[in-house]
Amino acid sequence: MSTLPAAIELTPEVVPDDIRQELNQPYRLDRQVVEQFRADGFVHLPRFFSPAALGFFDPLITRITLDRNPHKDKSLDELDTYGRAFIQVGNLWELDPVVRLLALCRRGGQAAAELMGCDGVRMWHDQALYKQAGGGFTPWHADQQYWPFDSGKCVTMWIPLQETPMEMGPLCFGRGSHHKNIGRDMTISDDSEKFIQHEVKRQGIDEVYKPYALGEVSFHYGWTLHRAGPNTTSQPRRVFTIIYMDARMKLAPRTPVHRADWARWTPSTCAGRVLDDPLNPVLYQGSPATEQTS
Ligand SMILES: O=C(O)CCC(=O)C(=O)O
Repeated sequence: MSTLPAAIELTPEVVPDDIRQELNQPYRLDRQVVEQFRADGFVHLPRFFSPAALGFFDPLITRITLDRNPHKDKSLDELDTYGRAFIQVGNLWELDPVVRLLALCRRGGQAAAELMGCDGVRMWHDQALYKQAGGGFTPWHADQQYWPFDSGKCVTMWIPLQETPMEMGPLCFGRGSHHKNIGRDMTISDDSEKFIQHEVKRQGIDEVYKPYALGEVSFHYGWTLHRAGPNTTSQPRRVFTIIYMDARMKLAPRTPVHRADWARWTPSTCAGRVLDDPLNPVLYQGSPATEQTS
């Protein structure tokens, strides 16, 4: 087995020492939690980040997200379902050296690797997903239909920057739905909401929908079905996400949507090769772990 390149080293100056240490420290994952994650396709992890760390990064992420809001000049009424669901801004780690410390942090990479059972993980991309005050629901979907990957070893860490009660639209997961083939070719839309909702009910899939405490994050597989309710509060629901993939993931583009993501997130990678573009640094490398079987 070939060895992976060394995981990226970060040498930040402006971040307080205690926050820098927190970002580097491993998060303890019990065997039972890892097994539950692999069975359910998602997991909530309490106290993953401290309120101090979130409070430090929140204003930076918020400024970048609002500055780059692609729909700045439009009201919610003028947008379609996707546009009303969230303001979406990608790869903040490329834009800001401080946000980069959170996006590339070892703690996130270690948890992603242990949950998936990989000996290393790379960055696929990060994104801010801000559900505006009064913003709409996020339709049911599976993320991986957008991604040109040769395996299911990819996960998103969803990091709310504030406590997220039900009224703000936390994520709702279909338990075990990563093992089912439902709506896997559907982009996020009214159609995906209708079709997947129908199948979730018809197949009796458990919908797990609960609030997030401050500091709590969730991880979900690329094929796990999920949605979010609307934000009925007067505050934006501020969320940062980091998407990790197995460090040995190979590029397998099959659709036009895959080709668009190939061009954006891993431009120098050739089909059939490991995604090792400079945009896909190794974020964590540990000792080989038990491989995930599905
Ligand atoms: O934040 C949301 O409303 C949706 C998030 C999502 O679909 C994801 O992070 O995969």
